[in-house]
Amino acid sequence: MLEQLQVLNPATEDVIATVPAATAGDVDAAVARAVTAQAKWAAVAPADRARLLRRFADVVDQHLEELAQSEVREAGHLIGNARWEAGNVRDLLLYAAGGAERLNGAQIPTPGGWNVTFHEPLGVVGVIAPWNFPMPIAAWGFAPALAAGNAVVLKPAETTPLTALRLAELALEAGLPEGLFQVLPGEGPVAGNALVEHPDVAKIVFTGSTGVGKQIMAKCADRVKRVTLELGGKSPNVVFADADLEAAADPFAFLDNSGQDCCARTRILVQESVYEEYTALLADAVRAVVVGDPLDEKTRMGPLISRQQIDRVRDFVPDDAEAIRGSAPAGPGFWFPPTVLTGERPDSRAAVEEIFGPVAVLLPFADEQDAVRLANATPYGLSGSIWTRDVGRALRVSSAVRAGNLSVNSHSSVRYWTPFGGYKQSGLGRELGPDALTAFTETKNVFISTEGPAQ
Ligand code: TXE
Repeated sequence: MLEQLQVLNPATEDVIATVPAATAGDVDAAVARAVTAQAKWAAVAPADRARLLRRFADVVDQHLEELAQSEVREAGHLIGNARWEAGNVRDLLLYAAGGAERLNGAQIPTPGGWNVTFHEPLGVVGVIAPWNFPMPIAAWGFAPALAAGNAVVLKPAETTPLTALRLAELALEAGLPEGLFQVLPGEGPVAGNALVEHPDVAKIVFTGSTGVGKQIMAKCADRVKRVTLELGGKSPNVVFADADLEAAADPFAFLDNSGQDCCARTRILVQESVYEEYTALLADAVRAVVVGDPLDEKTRMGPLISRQQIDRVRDFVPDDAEAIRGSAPAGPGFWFPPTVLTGERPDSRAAVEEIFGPVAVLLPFADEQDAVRLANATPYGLSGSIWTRDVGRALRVSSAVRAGNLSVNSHSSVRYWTPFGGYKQSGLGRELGPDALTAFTETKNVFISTEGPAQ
């Protein structure tokens, strides 16, 4: 068990910070503080809760550049993307604040009385966040959870605790009560597991690997603890012959965040008749990607998160693999070149398992039926794109692909105002969107007799 976590800059391998690693005892103490804070918070009028969350959003906004620079240093994100991510935390808080004011119930007409249905907060929510988008994904959990009247204990990933710790300080600065939003960096199997097993934690929101997600779900089953899981993906990019091929060959469909993105379109499925033309366009685009210093605004792709992640990715890309390869700096830093594997079988490991690096596979298909079959031929179902000018086909294929978030003639997936989550082994439940707050509540129904006590 580690006593401290060393935080490295993935672009340089320099140690930039050392933070204490939380023990199970630290988690106990944090949850006890959260229970006390939550009881008071649940009694605060929704409009006042909303006002405080808007103030939190304002304070985040005042520290946008500082948060973005910190994200670049600990996660290796491009500075432009990191600024967007810090802004996304602000926007999530504002959206959730509006939700707090609209978390209404209903009176459902019932003979013999009034029948009211309403939402109550769960209590203490444990958010276990990953390292690929440390700020936004943490906020997908904590913003709506707080808005719905819960307290939050957030455990960031081992490699990226710094922005989360800073957000907890900013919450206090904005006036959020002590104990309501706590951040405990620590190891997954220690601090993360302590949250999962804690009897006073009512819900776990987890984003990470499918393997750990399954373990967490099994442990939560013991107490029927509520759980939302956002897990892995192996999303298709389906390119039909009638598509705008140049747009469909944008390599950032799988290279954003160096491919460390659960929505990355890493299975590029291309109709046979345009396969050669498309491959040439993609090869030119991949070779032109500028990989390097994430603080340089001209850079298009930064490093991977860690040495361990490089090793994971390399395992899928042997030196003699048939591939289109871009370039990458030699080091120090955790670099891997943009890569498209062109000699894979549709059922090979690289074609069905999540790689989580800048690597895609290119596979031909014959017709629409074949495309749908290949798009669905993985255990995952998170995201995907369909490129065609035929509206009917776009709609048919959107219905047939079993995934939670699809886009037509686009490769964007995540918006804070629309629901996000996976089919199959990509997850359970949905985050974001208009129902984000209700996922952090129990629904209660009370019947009030107008007929007096039953005789
Ligand atoms: O994930 P882990 P890792 C996928 C991606 C990547 C692979 C491994 O394929 O290559 O997972 O990454 C905490 N109890 N994704 O090893 O271990 C951990 O501390 C409670 C996809 O980083 O799942 C961290 O905070 N918590 C993904 C979080 O879980 C535990 C994002 C994720 O770590 C725990 C990240 C335990 N027993 C990885 N073990 C996505 N969906 O975007 C670990 N953790």
